[in-house]
Amino acid sequence: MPFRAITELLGDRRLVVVSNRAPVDVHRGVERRFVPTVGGMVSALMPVFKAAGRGLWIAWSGESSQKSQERIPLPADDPSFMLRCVQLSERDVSGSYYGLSNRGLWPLAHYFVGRCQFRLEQWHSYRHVNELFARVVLEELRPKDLVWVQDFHLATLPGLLREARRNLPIGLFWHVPFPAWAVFGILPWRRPLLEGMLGSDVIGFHVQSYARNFLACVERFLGLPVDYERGTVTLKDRQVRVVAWPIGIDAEGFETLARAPDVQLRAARIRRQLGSQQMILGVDRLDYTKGILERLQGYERFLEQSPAFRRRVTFVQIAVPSRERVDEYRRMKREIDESVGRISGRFTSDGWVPVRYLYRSVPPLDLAAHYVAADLALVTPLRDGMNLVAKEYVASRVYDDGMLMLSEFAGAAEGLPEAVRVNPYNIDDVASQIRAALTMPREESSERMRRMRARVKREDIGWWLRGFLGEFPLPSGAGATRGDTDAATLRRAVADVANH
Ligand code: GDG
Repeated sequence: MPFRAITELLGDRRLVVVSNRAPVDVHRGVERRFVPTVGGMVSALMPVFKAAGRGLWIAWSGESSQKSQERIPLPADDPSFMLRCVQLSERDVSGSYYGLSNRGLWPLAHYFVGRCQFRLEQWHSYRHVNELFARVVLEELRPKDLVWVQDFHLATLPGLLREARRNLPIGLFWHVPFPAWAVFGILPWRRPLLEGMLGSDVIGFHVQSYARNFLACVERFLGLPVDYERGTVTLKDRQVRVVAWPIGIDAEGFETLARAPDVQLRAARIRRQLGSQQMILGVDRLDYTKGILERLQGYERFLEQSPAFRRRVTFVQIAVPSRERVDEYRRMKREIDESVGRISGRFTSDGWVPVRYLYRSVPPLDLAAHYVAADLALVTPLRDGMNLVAKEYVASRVYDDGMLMLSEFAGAAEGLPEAVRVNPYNIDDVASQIRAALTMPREESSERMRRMRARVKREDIGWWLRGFLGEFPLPSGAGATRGDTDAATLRRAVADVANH
C-alpha cells in the first residue's frame, strides 16, 4: 500500500499542509455546513490525510467572516485530520485571491500575458495575506512538524517562515506551469516573489521544463548560482532543491470506483439517456486555460465535416463553476452558453442532442460513472500545469477501452505519449483527431490505454508524495526547535519582504 510507505517516511513527524483554499467551504446558516471544494490540489491531498489518519491543514475557509481560531476535524463523518482556518477579510480576499492571484499570477503562469493585471495595492494585499498565514502557521507549529506550502497564492510564505524558524523543514509545491523568464519577467514583483519561494528547502514542479524555467528566473533576476543538472540554488548559508515530481492520482481509488456495481449502473443509465452510440466527455473547472470554448469549436467542426457521426455521438461537458466573481469568467461562461446553444441549434434532430452541458459540480460517484461511460475524453487545455482529469479517466478504464485526447500544452502530456495528441488552438486538428480517436482500431486503442493505465497506476499519488517528501532534508528533531518564534522575528521578516 503506497500510503503506508508515506506514514513510514513521515515517522513521528506531523505533516502541516498550508494552502489558500481549504478542502471544504464552510457555510454558516442555522447549521454549519461543509461543501467540498473542487480542484486538483484538493483531489491530490485529501486521500493522503485520510490514509495518514493525522495531520494539520491550514487554509482559508472560503468565507470572509470566520473566527480565526476555528479548528474543524475533517472529514466530518470520520475525522482523520484537523483544518485550521485562517481568517481573511473581504478586502484581503478581493485584493490577494481575486486580485494578484487570479488576475495576475494565474494568467502569467499560463502564458496569458494579455490578461494579466498588476496593481500595487493587490501586491500589498497578497503580502499581507501571506503574513496572516505565516502568523497562523507559527502559532500552530509543534516540534518535528514538516510544513508543506501549496501553490502560487502563498509564494512568499516560505520566506516569512524561514526568517522565523531557521531549521524548519519547508517545502513548496507549485501546481501550475512556471513560465519562461521572458514571461515571468513582466511581473513587477518578480524579485520578492522568487526570494519568498527560496525560503523553502525544496520546491517542486510537475515537469522538468517548469523547474528549468524557475532556475533560469532565479539566475537572471536574482543573480544567484544555480545548477541545472542537480537542480539546486545556492544561497549564502544553504541550498534549495528544485525538483520535478509529476503529481499523480489515487489510481486504486478510481479503479475501485469504476468497478463498483453502483457506478457501472449509473454509467449504463448515462449512456441510455444519451441515446447515441458513442460518448465524448469533457470535465473541467470553468476556466479560460482549460480551452472549453476551443474544444466546442473543434467538436462543431467535426460534426460539420463528418455527417456520418451526427446522431451517433454525443459530447457531454461538465463545467464546474469557478471564480464567478471575476468578470472574465462570467464573460467566458456566457460565450460557452452561446456556443452550446449554437451547436444544438445547428445539429439537434429527432430527439438527438449533440451537446449536453452540465454547469455544476457532480458528486464523486457520478463523476466516476461519466469516466466509465465515455468512449473518448477530451482534455484540451490551452495550458495546464498537469491536469488530473486525464489521469482519472485513464485509471477508470479498467477494461483498457476508450481513448484520451490530450493537449500538448498540459503537463500530463509528457507522461502519456500514447494519448491522441492535439494542439488545442488548432480547431481543424481537434476535429480530425476526434474522428481519428473514435475510429481507432480496438487493438491499437486498447494497447495504448493499457500502457497509459500502467503508468498512471505506477506513478500515483503515493509515488508522488514519497518522491516529494523524500526530497526534504530531515535532520533529527527538525522543526520547531528554535525559540525565535516571537512576533518581533515575524515583523522583521515581513519588513524585509516589504522593503523590496
Ligand atoms: C491545478 C492545476 C494540476 C472536476 N469536476 C468535478 C470534480 N473535478 C475534479 C477532478 C480533478 C480536479 O477537480 C481538477 O483537477 P485538474 O488537475 O484537472 O485542474 P485544476 O483544478 O486547475 O488544478 C492542474 C492540479 O492543480 C494538481 O496539481 O493538475 O494543472 O491547474 O481531480 O476530478 N470533482 C467532482 N465533481 C466534479 O464535477 N467531485
